[in-house]
Amino acid sequence: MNSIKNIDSFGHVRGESLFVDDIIVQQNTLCGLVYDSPKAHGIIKNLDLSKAAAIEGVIKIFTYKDIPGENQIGGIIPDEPLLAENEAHFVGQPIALIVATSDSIAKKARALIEIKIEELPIITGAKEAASKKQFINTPRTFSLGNTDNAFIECDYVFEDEVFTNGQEHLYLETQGAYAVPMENGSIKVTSSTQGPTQVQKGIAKILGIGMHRIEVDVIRLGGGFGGKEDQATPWAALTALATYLLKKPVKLILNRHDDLRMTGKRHPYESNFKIGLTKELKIIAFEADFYQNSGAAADLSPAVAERTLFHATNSYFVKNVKTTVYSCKTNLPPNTAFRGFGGPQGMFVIEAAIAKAASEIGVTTTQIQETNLIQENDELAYGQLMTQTEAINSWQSAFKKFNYKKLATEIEVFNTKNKNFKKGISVMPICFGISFTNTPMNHARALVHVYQDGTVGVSTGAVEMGQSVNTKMLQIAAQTFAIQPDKIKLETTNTTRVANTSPTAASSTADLNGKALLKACSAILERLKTVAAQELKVRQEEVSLQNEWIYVNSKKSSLSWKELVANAMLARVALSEKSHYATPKIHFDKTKEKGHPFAYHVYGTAIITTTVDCTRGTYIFDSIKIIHDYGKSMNKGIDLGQVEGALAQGIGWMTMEEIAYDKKGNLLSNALSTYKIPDIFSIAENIEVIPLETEGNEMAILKSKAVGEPPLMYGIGAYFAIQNAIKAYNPSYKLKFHAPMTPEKVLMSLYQK
Ligand code: MTE
Ligand code: LUZ
Ligand code: MOS
Repeated sequence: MNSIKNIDSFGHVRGESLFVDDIIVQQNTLCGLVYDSPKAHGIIKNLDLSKAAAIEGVIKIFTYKDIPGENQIGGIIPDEPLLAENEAHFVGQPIALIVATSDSIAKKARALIEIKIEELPIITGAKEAASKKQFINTPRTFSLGNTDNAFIECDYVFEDEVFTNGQEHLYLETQGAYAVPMENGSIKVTSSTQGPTQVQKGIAKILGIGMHRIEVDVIRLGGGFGGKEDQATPWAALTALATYLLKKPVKLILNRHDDLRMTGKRHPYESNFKIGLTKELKIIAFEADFYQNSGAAADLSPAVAERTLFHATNSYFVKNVKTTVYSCKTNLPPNTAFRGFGGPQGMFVIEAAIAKAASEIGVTTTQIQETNLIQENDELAYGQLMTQTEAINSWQSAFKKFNYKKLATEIEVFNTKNKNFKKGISVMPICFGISFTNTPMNHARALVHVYQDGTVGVSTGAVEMGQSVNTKMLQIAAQTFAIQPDKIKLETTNTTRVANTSPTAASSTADLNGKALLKACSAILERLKTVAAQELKVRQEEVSLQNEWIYVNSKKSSLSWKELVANAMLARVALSEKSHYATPKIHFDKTKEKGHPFAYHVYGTAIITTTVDCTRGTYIFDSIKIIHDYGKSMNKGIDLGQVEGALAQGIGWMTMEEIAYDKKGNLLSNALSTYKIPDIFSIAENIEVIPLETEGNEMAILKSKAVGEPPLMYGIGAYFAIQNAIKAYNPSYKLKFHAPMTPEKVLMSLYQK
């Protein structure tokens, strides 16, 4: 079962898999197109739709005035209108929805909309916003011990500034939705969302009707990466609005330019740190202030900010910690969830602090890292006592398995022999908490039907977005019933079958939905075993299932799975089950900022080597070697794919993906010609990922740990590997923490005096 392929692989390569835009539409389906703000901040003095509305084929242009319910889509804080009212807050903010008989007519109409905006001051930077007291909410602080006292005792204290840029999700499938009217004022919406319930709730609010009137269906996503956790809602809500008012099916798919301009990205952070160490290189005090560029509305920013604090000391134990995060309001599109969810931004800062300390003291970064790795029963700043801690295990395994000493020596030798090329090496340990940090979100449900012919239908709250969660769900059902995978169908994610779902996020989807599914399958299995025991006149404990057959005391009986199911049906036994799972043990008290928010942590250690071309400033990664803590992986191929994909995304964020807005808040990196993402050549040819030998964790599904987000943070090592190569070329280079480390920045650093 372990080697099962992604069940979508066949459909994907043949182009047969269905996405929103592939659905066969109903007759007279209309096209939606969003008209957005051309200015980053200002009062809307006049909006003239008359010329646009006069075009033949334009059915209607909707503004906020048409919204029958509440013009509000803010999830955590109600601070975001679906359609701008009197004020515009970012370039790309939706102002009107054009509904026409074709896309090209809608586009013509869009060009004819006239707007007068009285411009207000524009803020694009986080610290700039903070200096003007523009915040989304009140700051949060996590603390442990007493940093003020601890700094006095330190032998070394260093401070610096750090910047990490945003990141475009660049899911292959852009945002979109398709809404059709049903009877009695109900609507069915097919959405490309990670959060079907979020979409259902958002639409109900916009329309001012009950959630029971809205059915949201998700087939699969062509990637989400966090970009569709919260930000799929507006497009679904706009199609639903038009469908509700026009009683016609309406489809809205953003083109790439509109998607890039209108949607938020990973949060850029501007941060300050202060780190204090003893002579023995023990970090005994760490302070950081994080200025998060939240954009023009809260979206998920407060939750992202919280996770930055949770991961501010990465894999290290520090006795005295004080970290504060400020969510700063700027005139950019609201920034949002992105793989790692604020964790990477936090981890980069402490890695920068360690690199700075090492450079100033004159030791290697690895010496400081190794001295401070977290151990069993250490307490983190947020109060969780660490158990089943694998930080040291993964670090030591990496050093041994990949022979770090030899690698480092080879690099030193290379650097003494070569002038125009320099090599660098870095080690990046990770420690990532698994669970939604907001405890109430950690639950899921599954609905299982065993049909009378012995085939099975599985519905859960999990959204398939390329991470292969459906394949993992299928494995759980197949394994529990001991039947072939082709007897099982994974249904679409649908709010009428599985309700009140948490989004597919926080890497927790397989754990939460998988545990619910395991419960549901097990309950049906127990009932079937009772039927089998009666039939075979044996005790139930003697009955087991193997390969679609019933066994008694490990001996094959005369009863097959198919017959058993048919007999159970005749005996009027329930062949369906709905189960609920809520993560036990976790809790968090926000008034004290202490608790036990994570079910468990995922660990690992990456060793990255790079060669920098010191004439050009370009670089390649020679090797990336990772020891990763999968627990007991339930699907090694899929999990390896997640590690490699996340790694590529992390390296892209750290080295080449450069989001740029001008001072007026216009997105300059608005196409793939101006926004470079990693390709197959950007990542080392020599990637080696070895599973850490561990027992796994009971809180993980089948002891197979969550894998979606944690490996992204291995990419942070790429920054420091390049920096070490630069230092080898230019001893007077002063460390700078300003990601991404583009070839342009490398070149300037190589020749910095
Ligand atoms: N992998 C693919 N192929 N596509 C995606 O959109 N999203 C990532 C990760 N892996 C993503 C992906 C993110 S941000 C998360 S949180 C997890 O998958 C979510 O899925 P899981 O909870 O099943 O791991
Ligand atoms: N989404 C969320 C997340 O709402 N809460 C989280 O803790 C989280 N963590 C990672 C990614 N998405
Ligand atoms: Mo992932 S950022 O939790 O969608």
